[in-house]
Amino acid sequence: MSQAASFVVHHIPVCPFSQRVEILLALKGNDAQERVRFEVVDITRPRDAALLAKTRGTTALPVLELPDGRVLKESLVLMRYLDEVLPGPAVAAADPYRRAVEGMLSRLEGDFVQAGYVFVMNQDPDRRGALRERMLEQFARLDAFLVEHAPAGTFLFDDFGWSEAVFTPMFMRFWFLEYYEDFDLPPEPRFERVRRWRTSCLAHPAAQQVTREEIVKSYYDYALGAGNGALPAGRARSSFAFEPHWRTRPWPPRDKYGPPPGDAALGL
Ligand code: GAZ
Repeated sequence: MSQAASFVVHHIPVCPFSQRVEILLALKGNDAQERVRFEVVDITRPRDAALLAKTRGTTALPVLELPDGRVLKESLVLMRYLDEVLPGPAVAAADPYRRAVEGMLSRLEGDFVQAGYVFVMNQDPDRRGALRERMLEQFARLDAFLVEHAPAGTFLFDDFGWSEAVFTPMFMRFWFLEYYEDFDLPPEPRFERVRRWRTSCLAHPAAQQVTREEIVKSYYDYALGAGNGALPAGRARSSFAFEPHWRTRPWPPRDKYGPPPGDAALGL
């Protein structure tokens, strides 16, 4: 960020949708990054009235504010717009066919995200098996897509690009499934291709904005069924609070179905 900044992204730092935009900017490079300023929103507090007026009452983030005050919403829309107007290499594929393939893969993100979030938020132990199966089906769909369109390589195309920027933040959030649900991809052939993709996505230098520890600690309340900064029963502070810093807090209990600790035991 610098004085040349002309775009403002209002965001929640640990939010995967916001990380998509951050990854896109990292891929485009310094000249692009300098044009964008990130304004942090604390979802554990009532939303600022000025920002609510700009979004006309919607609260989902990220939102992009243009230099003239106009507002754009939806992470994939923000990615497209910033990719087109900012300096630096295009992240989206230039070739129309390749761009269409990216588009088809992006269309799978909604169900993928939904399956993971419903799984982590679930509070009924009897539903675990079914939710795990549903998550695995989503990974299998990604695998089949990659086997069809990019059987040999690692990424969809030559390098980490558009599709990787869309999915990597979700692969990272799903560390909470590994932690709170003991979920991981079984060593079966139907997941081999997507596993290879995920491993390379997670390791890419453009996608290191958050850590597993920050995600597991911040999303603890989701594991108790309370999303978007809401408070679980018996708690006064959200796991998404900025203070105390997540680094100073202990790792939450992995058993999300057991008796939940209070604020103090969570280091909140
Ligand atoms: N489709 C939008 C986009 O930009 O792509 C989604 C944006 C969004 O949901 N942002 C969340 C938000 O601003 C933060 S990240 N919430 C505050 C508010 O007031 O709306 C995602 C989920 C989900 C639960 C949580 C999240 C998440 O499903 O990490 O799936 C979409 C929120 C149950």
